[in-house]
Amino acid sequence: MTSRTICAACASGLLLLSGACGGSEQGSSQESADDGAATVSVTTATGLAAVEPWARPADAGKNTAVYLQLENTLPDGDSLIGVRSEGAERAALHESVMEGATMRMRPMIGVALPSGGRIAFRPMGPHVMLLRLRDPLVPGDTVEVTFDFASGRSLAVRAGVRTP
Ligand SMILES: [Cu+2]
Repeated sequence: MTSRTICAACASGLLLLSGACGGSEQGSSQESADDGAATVSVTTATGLAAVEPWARPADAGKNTAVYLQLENTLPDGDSLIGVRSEGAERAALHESVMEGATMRMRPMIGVALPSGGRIAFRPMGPHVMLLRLRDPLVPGDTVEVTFDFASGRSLAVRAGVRTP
């Protein structure tokens, strides 16, 4: 595998990402500190739903991560094949893996989303990586990401920016 090489693309962000991708939050059930835009659930006519999308604050030019749950309510399975965002130079699907005692990220290429299934993007786990933000993201802002699926469907999601 060339994952190590590919991951070097965002190696410059690794120190930052130990915060951006890590974090101490386990699970996402606590929403008591809701500051508005973070807890939205959007179900579209395509049968794809985005639950509780949110993004970590970051400065312009830096990397950050977006978290949410993607659900497929259709009878047919699908596969997530890509993500894009106007808010960053590049967007990517990453997973977090432990290498010894070090948390590293590597790209995910294609994630199955079966009928009735969900993909949970979360701190310490799979996440949407936004590389080199065009503008700073501060709490209260939103950033849009669009997910592309093998079926040709896509899902645009607006994530609220908040601290974990
Ligand atoms: Cu990442």
